[in-house]
Amino acid sequence: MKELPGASLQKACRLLVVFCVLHLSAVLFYYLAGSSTRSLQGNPEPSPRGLAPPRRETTPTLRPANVSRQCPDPSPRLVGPLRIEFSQTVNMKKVEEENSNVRNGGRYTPKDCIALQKVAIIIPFRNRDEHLKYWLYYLHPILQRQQLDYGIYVINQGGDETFNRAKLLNIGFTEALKEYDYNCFVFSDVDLIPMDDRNTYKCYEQPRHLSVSMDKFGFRLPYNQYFGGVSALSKVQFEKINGFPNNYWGWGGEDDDIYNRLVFKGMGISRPDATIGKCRMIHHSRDNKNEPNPQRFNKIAHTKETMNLDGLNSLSYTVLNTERFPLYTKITVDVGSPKS
Ligand code: UDH
Ligand code: NGS
Repeated sequence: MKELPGASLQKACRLLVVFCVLHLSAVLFYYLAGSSTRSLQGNPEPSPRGLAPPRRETTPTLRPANVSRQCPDPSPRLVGPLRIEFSQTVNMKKVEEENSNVRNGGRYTPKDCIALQKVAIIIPFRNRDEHLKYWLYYLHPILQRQQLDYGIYVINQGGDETFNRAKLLNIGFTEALKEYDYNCFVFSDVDLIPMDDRNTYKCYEQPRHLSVSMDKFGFRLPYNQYFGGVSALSKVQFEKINGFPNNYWGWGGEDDDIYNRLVFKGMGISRPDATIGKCRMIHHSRDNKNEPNPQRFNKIAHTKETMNLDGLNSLSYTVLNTERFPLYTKITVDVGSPKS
C-alpha cells in the first residue's frame, strides 16, 4: 500500500525527536563526567574579572581544603567611613577575645575564599605600647573585612641608641619573609589609623601611599612627594629599590629618600582619593632619641648615588628576642649605632 504524504512527514519528525533526545543525553553525559573530573582535580573556579587563578601556596594555611574561590575585589564586607577616636583606654583582653579568629602571632587567613594577597604589616616601634593597643583594636577588624591573608610584625628597636625607622622596616621585611611567602608589605607607623576601610592595606601596580589625608595636615598631603606614615610595596617593588636606607638615624628624611628611590627606578606613586585616604594620628610629643637628623637634607640630595650601596644588600642586625602575642609578633632587634 502506498504511504500517505502525511505519514512520511510524521515518521521524519519522530526520527528527528529521537535524534535530539540522543544528542541531549550525550551532551549531558559528557558534561557530568567532565565536572566530576574537575572537582577531583580541585581546579579553581574561573576567577572573577579575568584574573589569573591563584598559584599554589608554598606554606600551608588553615583554609578548608574545599575553598577554591578567590576573594572578590573589592571585598563585599567593607563598610566605608569609620569613627576613630582615642578617648577611651583599650582593654587588650577584650580586643583579643573579639579577634579570636586571629592566630597566635597576629596571623589571619580568610576562611571562605582565597585572599588576593599575602600581606605582612610592618610596624617600626619603641616604647609606644598605648599606641599599639589602639592600632590593634582598630586595624584587626578592618584587615579582616578587607579579606587579606595577613600577619602583624612589630619591629622593636632594643637599647637606647637613636631611633632608626627605615632600618627597622628593612628588618621587618627580611624577618617576615622567613616565616611565610608574603608578596606584599605594608609599612605603618604605630600611631596612624585609617578612617575608611575602603583604603585597602594591599599592594598595587605602583608603590602605594596610603596615609594621604591625615587629620594633622588638615586632611591633605603636606607636599606632593610625601611618602611617610603608611605605605605599601610589593616584594618585587621593594627589592627593585634595594629596600629602604639603613643610615637615617633620628627623625626625618628617610621617607623622602624612599620616594627618591622609587622615582629613580622609574616607578610612580599610587594613592587613594582624599576621602578614602583619611586617617587619624594619635597625638604625642617627640620621643627621646628621635631628634631631627641634621644630616637628612644632605642625604636626600644623594639618594641616586647611595641607594645601590645602602639598603637590603647592606643590612646587618641582630635579633634579640621574638615574642608571639595573640594579635602580633614582636621582634626585638639590635640595629647597631650610627658609627657601626
Ligand atoms: N617610633 C616609635 N618609637 C619612637 C620613635 C618612633 O615607635 O621612639 C615609630 C612609631 O611607629 C612612629 C614612627 O616611628 O609612629 C614615626 O615616628 P614619629 O611618630 O616620631 O614621627 P612623626 O613624624 O612625629 O609622626 C614626629 C614628632 C612630632 C612631635 C610633635 C610635637 N607636637
Ligand atoms: C618632612 C620630612 C619628612 C616628614 C614630613 C612630615 O619635612 O621626613 O616632613 O613630617 N622631611 C625632611 O625633614 C627632609 S611630620 O609633620 O609628620 O612630622 O615625614
